[in-house]
Amino acid sequence: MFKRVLIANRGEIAVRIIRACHELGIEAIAVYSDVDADALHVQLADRAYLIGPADATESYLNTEAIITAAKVSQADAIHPGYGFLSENADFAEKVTNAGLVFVGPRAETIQKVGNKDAAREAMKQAGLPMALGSDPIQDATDACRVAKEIGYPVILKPVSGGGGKSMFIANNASELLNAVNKVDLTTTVFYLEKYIADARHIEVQIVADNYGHIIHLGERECSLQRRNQKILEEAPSSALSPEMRQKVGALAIRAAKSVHYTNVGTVEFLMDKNTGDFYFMEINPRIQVEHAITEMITGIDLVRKQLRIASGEPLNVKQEDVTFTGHAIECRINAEDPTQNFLPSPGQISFYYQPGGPKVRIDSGVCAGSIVQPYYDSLIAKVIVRGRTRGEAIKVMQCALSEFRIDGIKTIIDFHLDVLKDPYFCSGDIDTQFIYKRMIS
Ligand code: MV4
Repeated sequence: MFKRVLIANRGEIAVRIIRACHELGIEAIAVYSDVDADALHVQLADRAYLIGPADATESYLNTEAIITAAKVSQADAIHPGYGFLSENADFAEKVTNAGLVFVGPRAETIQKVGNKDAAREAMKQAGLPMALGSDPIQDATDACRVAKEIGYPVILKPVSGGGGKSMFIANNASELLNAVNKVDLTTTVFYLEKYIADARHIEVQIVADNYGHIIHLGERECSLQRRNQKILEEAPSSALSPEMRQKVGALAIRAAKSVHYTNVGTVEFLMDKNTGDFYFMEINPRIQVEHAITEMITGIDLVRKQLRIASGEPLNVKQEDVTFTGHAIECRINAEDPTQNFLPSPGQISFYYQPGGPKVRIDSGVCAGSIVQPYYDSLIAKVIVRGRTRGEAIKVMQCALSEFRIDGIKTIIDFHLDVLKDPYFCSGDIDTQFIYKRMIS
């Protein structure tokens, strides 16, 4: 096992990784920007290095400064967390070339799954079901011609870079022209897919060691998204029978094997609500924000697994040993104002009290006095709860969110409480359009 690991991230995920390091007896090295000198992750680490100014391109994305910090601190490995450099194949390669271990898949794998064109081609070869798609589109005329072939509705997607990036749904040629005019085809390559309406976003957690052993830890239901950002996730999905779980799990393993996947990752699918058919979407080669709900129902610590696998340990869990207990829900607590169209709400947290109890887990990157910076992601904490049933988990989440008190900034806690009261949500009738259809009118 590693002696020392550098965490190339900030906020709640840096805190989460520091915890896993300490539990495994590993020293945790933090990096920080000018404005993060007093941040929680810096205080909890064993040592910390200043890597640049507030602007992430000069600090948390500064590969040279981060690798230098890792060398100076004599770290054995770098954990990239999520976001920032986590899906940057060049960074993974630079880390490896510097004689350090990158805690994640191999650079070639990151490269391959990061390009949706290449990934779709690989998955087609592997026999995964997929929505009809196009080659990269050249211009508006080309887009309309291709859309006609595929048939409306279509969704315009960037070839590289996944979650959170701009995607546009078009029901006809005029909507498509509108979408094409909103993007810059000269700087970003886009392609079209048949849009699967009435769908659920189902993703499967994968764990693979460096020796070809690979298992899945079941699915997460991530249909509740706003502007391509997930806000509430649950595991398991209330829409899957044991047979469907087995089927999508096997598809995910097949997808991961075909790109020689190692470490932890997620295979995203859309599930057609009407037919129950699964469509491969993408592979996310990183630990995800919502990993904790899988930990809650399987009892497997995914960040520890990442470190153990990266250090060369073989997987010690067999597929048949994986069991699923109860139901878990995560609510992301973003420093945003739902009454101002979810405008980020930076500032100092003047008062902070977080919920607790045997069914509640809080992964937070802040405490009383913390300054929520305008420069970075607005996710400041995650509330993760468990219940024996989905209904119980909803109840526990309502209680936990009602206890959570954060003063000085706006958060989306009350928005979550509204979702949790919604009869459609409570009945499990959710899909990718839920927030848009039911919560924002
Ligand atoms: C889709 C789709 C429907 N049809 N692709 C969004 C995140 C990204 N990884 C995949 N996403 C989607 N891709 C096809 N061909 C629906 C989504 C989607 C979604 C779209 C609009 C609004 C909310 C959404 C929530 C989850 C998934």
